[in-house]
Amino acid sequence: MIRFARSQPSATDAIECLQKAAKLNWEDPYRHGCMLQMPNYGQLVMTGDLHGHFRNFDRLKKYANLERTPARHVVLHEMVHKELPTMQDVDDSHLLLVECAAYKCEYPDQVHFLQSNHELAQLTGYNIAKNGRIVIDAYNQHVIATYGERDGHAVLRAMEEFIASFPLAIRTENRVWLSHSLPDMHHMDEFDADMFERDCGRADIEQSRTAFLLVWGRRHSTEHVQRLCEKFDVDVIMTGHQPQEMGSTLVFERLIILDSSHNHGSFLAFDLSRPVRAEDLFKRIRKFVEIV
Ligand SMILES: [Mn+2]
Repeated sequence: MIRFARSQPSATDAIECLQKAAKLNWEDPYRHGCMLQMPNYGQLVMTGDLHGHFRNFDRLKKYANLERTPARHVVLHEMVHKELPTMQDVDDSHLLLVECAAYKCEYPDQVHFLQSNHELAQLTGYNIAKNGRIVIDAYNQHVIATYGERDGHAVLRAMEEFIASFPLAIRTENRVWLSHSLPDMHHMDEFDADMFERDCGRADIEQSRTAFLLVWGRRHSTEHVQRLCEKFDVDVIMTGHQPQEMGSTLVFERLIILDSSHNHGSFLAFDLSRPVRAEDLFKRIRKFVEIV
């Protein structure tokens, strides 16, 4: 017997919501090329990987209070692929992905996404193994178990449409760069930073070596992060991707890494209107568990 973490939308509702959110992402008022450029007012709430953590998403929504805070933005990434400690566990993170799409539909100018390696893998069929399982297989199987063979495939196609619409990065007017990760220092010859400015469609994202390197990178250094800051014309970079047992870290002087996928899951709300420094931003990090 499959137990669902949440109320489960019908296939028709899920597809409609995912397709509408995809359209809103492509038409995001802040989109320039395949990234977003945020304005010099309001506030932004950056999160780390969610990996199907429904409770942290609920607390995020509560904290963000978008209905009453129209100049506040929320950034989401790596919502899919839940940690599955035992072979009996199922990956119901597809329900979270649909809830995040619904959040975009509700607050189209305030909710934004970043491309991530796990979501890109759903789009391209790239195999990621975790605890001896292929995560895209576990995910797809549960979508099909939820909706049946025919509708399940239609929901998966709509999820791909939604994922393809995610921008690769976000840059704020006060010189902060947000992306799921950063390219490895050993692969910079294959990394095309000009891509961010260009318009790119689904096929460009699926085939892009630059997008792949951006969302998968794990090997960085102080000098490398400094060079990326110069390339992106920013002072601080925020990412997720690398698991953080305590929810966050500040490394290489300018790189803040957030993780939102467990009980120490953290987020960072900051002002878009004034200059920021990494060490000050780092002090502003909060844990979802504080939000009651
Ligand atoms: Mn990742």
